[in-house]
Amino acid sequence: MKKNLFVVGVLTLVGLIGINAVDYTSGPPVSNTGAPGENTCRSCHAGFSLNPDLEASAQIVVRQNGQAVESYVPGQSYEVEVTVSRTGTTKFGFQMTALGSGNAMAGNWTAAAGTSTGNGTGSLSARRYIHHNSGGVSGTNVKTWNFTWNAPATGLGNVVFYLAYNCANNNNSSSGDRIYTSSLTLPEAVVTPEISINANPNTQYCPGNDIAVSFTVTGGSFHDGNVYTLLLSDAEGGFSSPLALATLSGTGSETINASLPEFLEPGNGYKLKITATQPTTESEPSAQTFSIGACVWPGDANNDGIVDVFDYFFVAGGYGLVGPERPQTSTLWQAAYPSEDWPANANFQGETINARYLDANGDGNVNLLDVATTVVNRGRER
Ligand code: HEC
Ligand SMILES: [Ca+2]
Ligand SMILES: [Ca+2]
Ligand SMILES: [Ca+2]
Repeated sequence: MKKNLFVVGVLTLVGLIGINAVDYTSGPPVSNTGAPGENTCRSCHAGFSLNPDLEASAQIVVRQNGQAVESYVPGQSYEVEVTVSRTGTTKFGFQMTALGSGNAMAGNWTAAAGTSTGNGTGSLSARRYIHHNSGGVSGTNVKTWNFTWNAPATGLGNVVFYLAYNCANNNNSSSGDRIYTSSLTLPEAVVTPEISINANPNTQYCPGNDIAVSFTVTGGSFHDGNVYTLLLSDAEGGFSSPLALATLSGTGSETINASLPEFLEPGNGYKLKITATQPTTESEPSAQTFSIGACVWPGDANNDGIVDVFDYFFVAGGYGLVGPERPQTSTLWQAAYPSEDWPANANFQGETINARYLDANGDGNVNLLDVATTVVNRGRER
């Protein structure tokens, strides 16, 4: 008799071990989060409809260094806390996955106490799951699981955390349990690149001059369709009503070419700014100021816009005057060349003009070359 009882005991043990092999308490089967293409725990825990009442609640909080976040940065890791509650419940379970755009698996999980990970199979083999394990089911009225989500290396836009959870009746069977679903959408952080304007080789310009502004983009790049705009300050460097000089499509560091309008008032406090559209960004004003001021058109000695015989007389009359050299020395009638005021004036037939305009080639002397330029450029108009 005693021997027979022992045999029965062994058989029972074997039976228990057999159940243990499919002990779902130690972790539910994968792909039951209710995410697109998946079932929920109800495929087995079917005693109630899905989300049968409003008695249960779930909260998914994503944190980084203890601070709750409202977006994720690709490649970074986050602490996830899932809290589920239902008054009167003493046994809980959950499973979660995270899907980004196109329902692509977003990153992966690192399990912690009370949780385990699992991989999808078949058509869902890319999916990664985190769920309770046998050490993570008991709780009174409320249950919290903490684990790590490692965001995907490349952003996937909005990531949805799909959660299915079980508020079980603790009868060690799939009967009598209530299954609920919940989700959290975590947008991808908008990383805004920064624009800094590089030092400009020229510090003096004339109205009408061309200007090439190069700038550097750091901290990422702009999105497709981005448009840069070059803004010019007022003469004191203020941007309360800036002037848009030019636009350029691009996503990284570039050079914008523009020409400075003729109507600009003279000043030496001009600054630049660059704005971008994707995402909306504005650079700091350029560190360097530049001047827009009086400029010489080579040969137009009286600065009336045309080179004619009067200019010849002005230069002849001011022959021998000296003054500051120009930054650019040229006699080409292709631009006005910025120049400083000269100490001397020139006069002809009652008209007075600063002698800088007489120095056609910009070498700081009024001499034969300048006379010649009034002849070479005769007839030129601007
Ligand atoms: C393939 C069927 C199946 C699926 C799917 C399934 N379970 Fe279970 N689950 C069981 C069975 C069978 C039991 C009871 C035996 C056991 O504990 O292993 C059980 C037991 C449990 C228990 C303990 C129940 C109690 O009343 O003591 C919890 C909690 C649980 N499962 C959670 C889940 C969660 C959460 C999901 C969904 C993510 C899930 N299960 C999906 C089959 C399943
Ligand atoms: Ca049950
Ligand atoms: Ca003239
Ligand atoms: Ca000269």
